[in-house]
Parts: sequence; C-alpha cells; structure tokens
Amino acid sequence: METRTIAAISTPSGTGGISIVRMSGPRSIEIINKIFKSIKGKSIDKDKDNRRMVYGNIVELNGQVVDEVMVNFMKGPYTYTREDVCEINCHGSFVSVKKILNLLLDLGCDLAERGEFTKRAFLNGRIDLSQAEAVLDIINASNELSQKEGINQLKGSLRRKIDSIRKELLEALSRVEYSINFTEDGEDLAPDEIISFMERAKDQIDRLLRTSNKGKIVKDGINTSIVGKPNVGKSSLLNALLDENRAIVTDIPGTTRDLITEYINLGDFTLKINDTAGIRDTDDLVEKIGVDKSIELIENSDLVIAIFDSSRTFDREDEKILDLIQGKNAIVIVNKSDLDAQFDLDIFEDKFPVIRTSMIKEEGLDDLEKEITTMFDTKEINRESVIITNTRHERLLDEAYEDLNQSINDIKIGIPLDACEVDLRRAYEKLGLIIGESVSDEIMDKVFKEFCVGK
Ligand SMILES: Nc1nc2c(ncn2[C@@H]2O[C@H](COP(=O)(O)OP(=O)(O)OP(=O)(O)O)[C@@H](O)[C@H]2O)c(=O)[nH]1
Ligand SMILES: [Mg+2]
Repeated sequence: METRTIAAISTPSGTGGISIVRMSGPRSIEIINKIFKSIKGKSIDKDKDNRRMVYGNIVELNGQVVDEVMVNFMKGPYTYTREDVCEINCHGSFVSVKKILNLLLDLGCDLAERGEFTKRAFLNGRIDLSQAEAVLDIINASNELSQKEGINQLKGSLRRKIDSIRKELLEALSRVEYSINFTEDGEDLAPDEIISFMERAKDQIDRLLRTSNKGKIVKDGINTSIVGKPNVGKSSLLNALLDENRAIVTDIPGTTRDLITEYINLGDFTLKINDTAGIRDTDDLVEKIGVDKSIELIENSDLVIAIFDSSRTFDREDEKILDLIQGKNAIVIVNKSDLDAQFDLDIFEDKFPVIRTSMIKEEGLDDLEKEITTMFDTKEINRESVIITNTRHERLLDEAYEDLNQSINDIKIGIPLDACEVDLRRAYEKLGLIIGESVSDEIMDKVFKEFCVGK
C-alpha cells in the first residue's frame, strides 16, 4: 500500500458551478480535519461520515475562511483507489480551487501525477490495466459508440475474453509440462489434444484482432477525405457539414491549397474530415504540393467523398478523380444540382453510391449522412461483444498470435515439446500484459502518462 497521500484538482480548469479537489491516501482524514469545519463545528468522523456529504467551510490555519464547501469522505477499501479518498466540492472558481489544493500540499500531500488515482486503483487490484485504459477512453470519447465501448471494457469485457483465451493456453501448457516431466523420452503425450487447445485460443485471438479496424473507426473517427477537381464545392461541403464558414470558398479554382481537418459528430460516429486542394495539373509549386497531398490522402482514408460539378462537362480532370477512387470506399457527390446538368449520372455505372447535392440550397446533406451511417454499419459493431480499440492491445494480440502459431507449427512437425513450450508460454505472457499482469514500470508509465492530472 502507498504511504503517500496525493491530491489534485479533478475538474477542468476554468470557471464553473463547482469544482472538485480530490485527495487519496492514508492521511486523507487527518488532513481534511485540519482545514474543514462543518457548520455544526464538528470534524469528519471516519466511520459515521463515511460516504456522506458534509456541509461546511475550508478554513486556513489562521482562521480565515477560504470557501464554502461540501466534503465527501470515503473510507477505503470500497473507493476508487481502494484507499481513503476525500473529495472537496467547492465553488468553481480558479482561485478557490488553487487555494484549497495549496492548503492540502502545505499539510503534506503530494501533488498527484497524471492518472495517479487510477494507477492506484490498478496497483491496489481494483481494476486491471485494460480497465484503467477504459477509463481514459471514456473520458476522451467523442461519440456514443466509443463511450459505450469504453464502459464495456471498464466492466471487464476484455479482461474476461483474455482470461478465457489464457485458460485454453494454460490447459495446453500444463499438458506440455506433464509430457516433458513425466513421460519417457520420445513418448510425449499425443499432441492432438494439446494442439486443439492452442487452435481454439488462436481462433479467439484472430477474432479479436479482426475487430481492431472497427475499433479504430469507433475511437479515432472515420478518416474521411473530400476530393475532386478545383471549384466543385469541396470546401462548401466541409462548411455545410460543420455549419460554419471554416474554409474559404470562392469561385476561383485552386482556392484551397492546404489540408483542412475538422471533426464532425455523426450520432454514433465521429468523422475526421479533410478538405483538400482540388486535384489538377498545375505549375504552381504551392498548389502542386497540396495536390500531391490530396492524392496521398485518398490512399489513407477510411472513406473518400469524391465531388463532381454537374454544371460543367465531365472532363479529363474528373476522369482522373474517378480513376483515383477505383477500389476505394467512396461516395460520389454530384454537386450544383441547382444549375443545369451537363452530364448524366450513368457515367458512374453503379460503382459507387451517388448523391445529388446543392451546397447553395443545402440539399442532399441528409442523404449523405444516411449513406455514411449505412456504410459503417453500427449494428455490426454493436453485435461484437468486445472490440479492440487500443493499439497497445492490438500489438500484444498480434505478437501472441505469432508466437502461438509458431508453437503449433513446431509441434505439428514433430519438434520436441520442451522446445515448443517457449513460444507457447510467451503467448500466454503477452496476453497477460494486456490486463497488466507482470507489466513493467515503463509500460505502466506510458499508459498513465496519457491521463490528465486528477483522474
Ligand atoms: N450554384 C452552386 N454553386 C456552388 C455550389 N457549391 C459550391 N458552389 C460555388 O462553387 C464555387 C467553388 O466552391 P468551393 O467550395 O470553394 O469549391 P472547392 O472545390 O473547395 O474549390 P478549390 O478549393 O478551389 O478546389 C464557389 O463560388 C461556391 O459558392 C452549389 O451547389 N451550387
Ligand atoms: Mg476548397
């Protein structure tokens, strides 16, 4: 158990209705009683006031009242950190919060490091590492799906999955060991049974790994690029989706030269949307760099929105765009439907969903949103009980898969079991790292560095 008592401001900095200063550790009760006077003039009782809100004042040692507060003392081990925790609800002024925190530090608290409250919850065995990471995902969630996935993981969905895979591996490991220790040379146990445990584990890892693409979309948003030749209305689309004049729109072709990236919330999803420079052959050096970036982006996007201008004839530049999006996950937008059409929609030959829009009249945007939500079927994502959203988990699963595969192949070609055991054991340990078993300080620091102070 930690002997240090830590404190931090747990609410965002700035002005608000209330703010919370949080303290955790063995000296919480002693320290709060040095600066808190309840309205009835009583100090906080560790048992009687456990989990009760007590109304009173924070008072400096010289008797000066700092703020009127509600104090919530929670006795360990049934707390966030498993230690004694005390939360001071004060007025949401930067000055009050700062003053209260300073008093706690003066009385011997250490300023909490990033994520230290959650780290203590992990070190004290209340949650595993994947659950600690889920806390961060919930805090950072930008759409409903990523929030929901975070809650699932916090409830232990990933841990249970990993546990069940490791159980299979443990069955295989114990048989391998039995065979090594208790059978004569050359009389290993029949490998079929051992392999069947390993194959089952491998299948489960594979299934988890296959969710990681969806996981990235859920967490980081759908990486979307708006492309097209100059002047078709790409920036107009970005502005319409954002409902603000974010990008400059003019009738001069080549207006957008640099990449503009914004986030848009689309119900269950977030779109990370890139407005790009219109793609055309150009001698202008700056514009050319922008055009190259646009072409590169088409390769790296989850979704490409290709815009064509129906008020002009379909020309070589449009054909080039159509070539560039072949085989990509793309939606075609035929814009400027308020003007006379100069080409037919048959050009697109049903290869992509086609949507007619007028940015000027704000028509067709609902259809676009509907098309995107159909394309990234949330129902399918909802069906998966666990989705891998974290690259650390993905990497470890990948490595475990490789080790396991190696071990299975070795057993199949008759390599002695004691040689195959190494990879099998390594796969087991890699999976353990996901939930934080035997995890190094270095990895732990990396995980909690992502947190904010006060969580
Ligand atoms: N009539 C009509 N004009 C539009 C429509 N959408 C965009 N425009 C006009 O087309 C011109 C170009 O629009 P932008 O949004 O700047 O086009 P862009 O594709 O971003 O152009 P570049 O940045 O130069 O590649 C502007 O004058 C817009 O007002 C539309 O639906 N109908
Ligand atoms: Mg533009």
